[in-house]
Amino acid sequence: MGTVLTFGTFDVFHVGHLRILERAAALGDRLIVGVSSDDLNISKKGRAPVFPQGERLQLVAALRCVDAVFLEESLQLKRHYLSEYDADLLAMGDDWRGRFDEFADICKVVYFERTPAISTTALIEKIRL
Ligand code: C2G
Repeated sequence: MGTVLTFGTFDVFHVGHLRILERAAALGDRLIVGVSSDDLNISKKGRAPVFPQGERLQLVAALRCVDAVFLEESLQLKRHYLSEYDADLLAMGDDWRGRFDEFADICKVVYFERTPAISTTALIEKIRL
C-alpha cells in the first residue's frame, strides 16, 4: 500500500502504542509517524506530556517498524501532512473513528481497534499511587 501515515502523542510509551504502529506498518512499505508537539498536547489534553517532544520523537524513530518521524504541530494540518508525505493510507486508533474520513479523497483511511486496558493516563495514575 506504499506509504502509511499515523499520528499520536506516544507519551509514556506502552504496548498499545507499539501494537498500533506495528499494525500500521504491516499495511504498507513504509511507516511515517507524526508525533504531536508538546503545545498541541497541552491544547488537546490540558496537560504537558511526561516526556518532551524531542524524547518522544527519538523513541518512536528508534522503533524497527518506523521509517521516519516528524513533529505534528496542529490537528488542522492533517491534509497538508498527508500530501507533503505523499501518504497512500492514514491509520488511526478507533478513538478517532470517523474523525478523519474527510481525507478519503486523497488516501485510504483505516481505524484500528485500541489495545484494551492500557493508556498513558492510567499508567500515570498507577505510578502516582
Ligand atoms: N492506542 C491504541 N491502544 C491504546 C492506546 C493508544 O491503539 N491502548 C493508539 C491510539 O488510538 C492512537 C495511538 O495509539 O492511534 C497514539 O495514541 P495517543 O498517544 O494517545 O495519541 P493521541 O494523543 O490520541 O494523538 O492527530 C491525532 C493525534 O495526534 C493523536
